[in-house]
Amino acid sequence: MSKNIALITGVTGQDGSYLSEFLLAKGYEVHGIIRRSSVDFRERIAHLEGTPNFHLHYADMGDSMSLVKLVGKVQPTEIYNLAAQSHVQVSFDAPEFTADVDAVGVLRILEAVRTNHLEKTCKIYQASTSELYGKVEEVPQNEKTPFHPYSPYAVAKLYGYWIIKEYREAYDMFCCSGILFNHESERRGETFVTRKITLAAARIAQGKQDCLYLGNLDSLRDWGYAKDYVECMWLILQHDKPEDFVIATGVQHTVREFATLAFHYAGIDLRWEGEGVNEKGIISNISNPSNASNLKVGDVVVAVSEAFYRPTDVVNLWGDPTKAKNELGWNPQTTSFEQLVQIMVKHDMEKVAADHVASVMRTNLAEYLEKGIVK
Ligand code: NAP
Ligand code: G4F
Repeated sequence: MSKNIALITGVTGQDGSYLSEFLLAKGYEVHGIIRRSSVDFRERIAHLEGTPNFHLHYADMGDSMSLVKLVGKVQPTEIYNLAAQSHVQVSFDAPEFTADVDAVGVLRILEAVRTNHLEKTCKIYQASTSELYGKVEEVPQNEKTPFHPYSPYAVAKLYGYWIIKEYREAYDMFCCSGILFNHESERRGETFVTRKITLAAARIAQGKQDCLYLGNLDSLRDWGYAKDYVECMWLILQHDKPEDFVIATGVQHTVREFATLAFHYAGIDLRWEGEGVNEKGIISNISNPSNASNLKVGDVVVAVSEAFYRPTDVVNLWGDPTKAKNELGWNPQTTSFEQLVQIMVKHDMEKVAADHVASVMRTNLAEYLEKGIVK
């Protein structure tokens, strides 16, 4: 039997780390692309380094030659193209970079496969996105819903979606898009709204932060758990024909609901007052007081800042995962919304407590060194 060899772009990201674990457990040889950076951002995959079937290589989505050489060297049977400038708000500040990586980068991967004559043996998964629906034209959204991208990020990803479809039809390649709705986890980047909330709730509960500033609290998202979603990426490539799939839970919530639940799991109940930029999240009950915090009922712990409003915002994402359920046998309800928020808050409560202990130890060590108590 021929060996399964996966090449993952974006291996250091949230999804790349879970997908690596998933494929290694299935016996794959896994190769990941990393890029040089002046500080080490490999913490999500640090626990995998040294695993015999796990290999990392330097390349960049903006560098065609590096991709062509790497694909030739690795000879992958499956490529998971997860690399992207993935932050929607940042795409308004860096639109050209976003287009280069998120749009032309997809083309570079496809051409690297063709240049190495692997188009009949290598399947390609493209990390497409619910942001394609943008200024939504219907709810819930499925594979037939029209696209209306509403940010430089979404416009770049739309090119990726269409070039995948074009190469599938023009060259008979097995390449597919997973149209994934928002998926989160304890490994989520800290500036996406869910992680920003769970970290802040943990810090506020432990007296390390006073207030959390957010943008549009009314925005609706269909949030799932990233660990469940990487299984779907794999299932899409194991399907008997190359097709695109919507991956979502089929349930939507507002940013305000996410924040209310996250603070609740951190031991703080909120009530909301005011509207728009004047809205506030106010403590109505404290169920788990921490010795380190001086919190009291009536304190404002969430406020709105216009700095987090976007020039155009996508406000009503709600996915219909029926096709993935029926054709891939995937269960969209493996982890509920409540479980997801609980997992993230539990993790961040522990992280904030551990960071505090580490900082006290560093301060003590500095003092002991200065006094000559330790050498
Ligand atoms: P993420 O945590 O932001 O990870 C992005 C990855 O892309 C990182 O490994 C990053 O490397 C890498 N990358 C960025 N620019 C690169 C370049 N020029 N060359 C090589 N690598 C580069 O994103 P994620 O949440 O795991 O999402 C994975 C993919 O799914 C992305 O394409 C995203 O757009 C898409 N997506 C995500 C969601 C979601 O809700 N999470 C939903 C739909 C679609 P560094 O670590 O070096 O920065
Ligand atoms: O968490 P977000 O930044 O995620 P967004 O924009 O939905 O993008 C994520 O999901 C996409 C799939 O739909 C991926 F393609 C993309 O790569 C990324 O992973 O924002 C979610 C919502 C937005 O409407 C935003 O306006 O939350 C709103 N929001 C409100 N306050 C905030 C904030 N978003 C962020 N990041 N920070 C805030 O303070």
